[in-house]
Amino acid sequence: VPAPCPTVATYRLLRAFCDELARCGMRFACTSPGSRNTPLVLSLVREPELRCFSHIDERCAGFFAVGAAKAGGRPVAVTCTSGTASAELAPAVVEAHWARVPLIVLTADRPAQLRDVGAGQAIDQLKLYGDAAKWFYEMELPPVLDAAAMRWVRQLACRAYWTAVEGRPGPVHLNLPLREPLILDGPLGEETEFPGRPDGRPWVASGRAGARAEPACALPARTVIVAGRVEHDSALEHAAAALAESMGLPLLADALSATRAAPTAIATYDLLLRDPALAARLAPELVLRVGDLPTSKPLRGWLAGLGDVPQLAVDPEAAWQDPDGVVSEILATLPSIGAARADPAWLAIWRDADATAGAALTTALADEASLSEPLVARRLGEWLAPEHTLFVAASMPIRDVELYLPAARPLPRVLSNRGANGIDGIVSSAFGAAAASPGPVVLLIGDVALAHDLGGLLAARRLGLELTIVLLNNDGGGIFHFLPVSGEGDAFDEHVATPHGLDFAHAARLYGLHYVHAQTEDELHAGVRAGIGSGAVTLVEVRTERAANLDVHRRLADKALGAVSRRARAASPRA
Ligand SMILES: Cc1ncc(C[n+]2csc(CCOP(=O)(O)OP(=O)(O)O)c2C)c(N)n1
Ligand SMILES: [Mg+2]
Repeated sequence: VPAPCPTVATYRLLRAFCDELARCGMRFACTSPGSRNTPLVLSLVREPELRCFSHIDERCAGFFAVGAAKAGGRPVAVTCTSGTASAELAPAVVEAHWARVPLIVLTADRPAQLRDVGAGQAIDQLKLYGDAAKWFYEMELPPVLDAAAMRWVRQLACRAYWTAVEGRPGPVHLNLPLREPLILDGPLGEETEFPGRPDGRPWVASGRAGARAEPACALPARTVIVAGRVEHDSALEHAAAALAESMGLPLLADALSATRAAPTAIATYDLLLRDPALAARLAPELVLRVGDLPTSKPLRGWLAGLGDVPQLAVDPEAAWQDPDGVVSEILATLPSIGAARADPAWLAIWRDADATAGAALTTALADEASLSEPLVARRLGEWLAPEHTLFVAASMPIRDVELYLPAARPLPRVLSNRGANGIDGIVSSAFGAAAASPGPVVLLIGDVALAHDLGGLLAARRLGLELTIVLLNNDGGGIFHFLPVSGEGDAFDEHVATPHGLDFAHAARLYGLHYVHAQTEDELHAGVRAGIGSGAVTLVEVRTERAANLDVHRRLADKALGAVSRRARAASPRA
């Protein structure tokens, strides 16, 4: 009996596997170096429909894939070699799980016989990512090539793709034990015996849609719409904005929601709901939630405290964004509307308070002597156009963007890693977004987050992508000054705020970035303008001070809420 040639079978099967990924719609893949995953890397690279990006650090590869999948709206494959390399993908898999980003993680492994016997670079990779992987499959390739093996591998590729993208999207993990020899000793040639489906169709097509019917419910006159991050369904965001406009409903629009640009969007909810008396007057008869719950703590607290008010969540991805357990119904689509209009007196309180707070913030921001962190967020919202993407880091940047990004005007697309709110991998994700975005990407990031993914800056030299990074450098975690831990004595500074004294101009030199230190609004504007369209990576640094930043935020909120309550008193003097 002639010995089968498992390497040829391996390559033919992986060739068909990548072909199916591309047929399903995949366009991007990320590779990282190693020997065991060579068959995977070569198969991905040789698939003509895939653009492959090489990364030295698997953590960067994973987060780059997260950004590319987020911005491109399709699953992205990422592959690595065996051992700790596969563990390095864990942070990105965790982020992708919680943010519902479709990834196909392909970890090379040693065959089972070489595990736990002292063979090198072999760890237990089975279900390595636990529940963070939507689906785990030990993808042991059949050693012989036949029709059954080909059907199996084509179907498996489709299943991985659709599983990643349908329902609640997320990462799927396929672990591939691969045997030596890992490379062919001659050209593979074209496969003709076991072709895929005609007309470039995938082996298994999918047309699964939300099966649940649209509920027929008339919305009451005091219905508030809370619109958060959606990312995968712009039609839903459009419909929510249209519903708000046609009924005249208050639309509390998170900066991560495309509805923020809608004419009836309310941007200052985070501020207004800090005032308990005002929050009580703004209370609705029904809440319609669309997408993720926004970050705002006052908003979350207000929603949690609405008692018996029905709260409907349009949640086509089964995301269960309800930490307080107050959602009463989960819907797959927006409810239909009657001809009802919003209660005009109640709507006026919302609109008036938002307009007053917004105008007061605009004045107060301009009155600040130095270039403040909130002003940077506001100006980026004003300067960037709808074809631009603003990638926002966790910590204060996302909070400042939520409150200070303007509303009801053309805005950039805003993306952020909100699955696990990590400050890790953000530079890499922004590069991934840059690779998959049709227009320029600007990253707004704090210094600790930048320091955490400094290695992500390698992409500047290696991948030829454009990115404009606006760094808010307050020498540590400025957010902690807003939290109760800031009172924790001497240890606070060293162990919580973690000042580092880094001079990021050196990082710019090391990684080959253009560097601008912006001390004024004009310098910031010039730096951002120079970065966008340059084809290169630009670092625009704004230096601030953590304690002063806390004061700025307090001053702005006091001025805006003061203006709102003065106006309310003027409108009804006896109140
Ligand atoms: C991976 C990870 N480690 C730690 C944290 C906890 N954390 C939240 S915010 C923050 C500080 C971020 O500092 P910086 O990026 O400078 O932003 P700033 O708070 O100054 O706005 C830290 C360490 C986290 N969210 N993610
Ligand atoms: Mg900081």
